[in-house]
Amino acid sequence: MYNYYLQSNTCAEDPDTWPKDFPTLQNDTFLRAARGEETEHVPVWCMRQAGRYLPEFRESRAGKDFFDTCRSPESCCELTLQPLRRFPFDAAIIFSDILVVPQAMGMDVLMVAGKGPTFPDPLKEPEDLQRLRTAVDVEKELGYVFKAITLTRHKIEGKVPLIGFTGAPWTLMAYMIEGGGSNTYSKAKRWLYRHPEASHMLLRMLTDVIVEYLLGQVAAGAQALQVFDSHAGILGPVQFKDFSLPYLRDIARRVKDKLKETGQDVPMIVFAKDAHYALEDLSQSHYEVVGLDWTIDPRSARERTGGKVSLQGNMDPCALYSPKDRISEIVQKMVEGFGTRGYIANLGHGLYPDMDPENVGAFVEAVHQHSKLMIKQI
Ligand code: 1CP
Repeated sequence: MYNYYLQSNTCAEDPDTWPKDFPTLQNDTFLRAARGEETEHVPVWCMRQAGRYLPEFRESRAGKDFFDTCRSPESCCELTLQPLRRFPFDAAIIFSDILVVPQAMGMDVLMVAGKGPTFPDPLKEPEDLQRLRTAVDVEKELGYVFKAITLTRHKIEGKVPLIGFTGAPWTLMAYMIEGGGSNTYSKAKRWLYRHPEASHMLLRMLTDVIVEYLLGQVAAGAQALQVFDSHAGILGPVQFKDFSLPYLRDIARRVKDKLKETGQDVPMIVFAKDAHYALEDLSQSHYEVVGLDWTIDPRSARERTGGKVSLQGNMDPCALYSPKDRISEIVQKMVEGFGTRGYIANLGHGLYPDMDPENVGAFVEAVHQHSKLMIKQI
């Protein structure tokens, strides 16, 4: 029925005419688990499931600029679907990057081979904030992500829900000041100590864009949203409470308030990597799901969040280097630790490029197998 959208080139030429009557969702396990409802098995997906560990991903990306790929709805759609063709994941995440938001605010970001994302002209001093666009036309600057989401929602044919995402304000601020990845993030942290006012101003600007961006993703067809605060751990409890948590809360509250007006209910996931100190706070921040890295013990995470939220995570990605039977044992312990209700299995961070796709398959299968048995025994 949807072959027209899947195959016709006219679709690529005039994406604004794509309709939003999406195919019916067949597997809503992930959405039910996010809301803490009963499921037949524990749903599973992997951060960076669309990535370089897949030979077909490397082939599709070969010779193409990373951000050009992000700007092509057809390429994003294809890359998002690739892992679903191999593994019975219970959710897809749209292929894009968190750094499209600083680009939308007027900053240049390049993907340099062997180095990663690079800002040729990062923010150095508070005066540099004047270089940023204040009122960002999100539709104009990030409409290509919305188009990718709409196209992918059609092409996914209702098999599983599609997750949209954004970077959190602090994590994006860290890249915008640091100019790329860093071990210490000392340039960005210097701002927090030396320029707290300007830091809050930047975080507020980012929050405003992120709220519009997430709402645009839902309007385009995203069925869940994840906020990645990948560099939360570099902050520590005091600075996290001051410079990250209020903005994470503000994002969830504003997105949810707006969606309520139109009767929409889209689960939101917050993943603040290495912020184990903030688990209690995060479980009371208007997100349905808290994502965990592998440094947190599943049982203690349950105790500390007291049933207020669903949990997502958290196998050490490096456990995928184990033989398959060992992966199965590790998964079993993890699922037993979290329990099968209100739980979405995932890794504690993204897949690495040197991982064996077969072991990813073993991970997914183990989650389904063990959890089905456990649920039957309840
Ligand atoms: O050419 C390539 O393929 C480069 C590798 C790559 C990929 C596959 C980058 C560069 N980004 C992506 C896609 C991507 N990025 C997704 C796709 C969907 C999926 O998960 O399958 C997502 C969700 C992201 C989000 C992202 N980008 C985060 C948050 C998640 C995390 O890993 O903590 C971060 C921090 C980034 C920045 C970024 N983009 C790429 C790299 C190598 C990095 C990290 C740079 C660094 O901090 O050193």
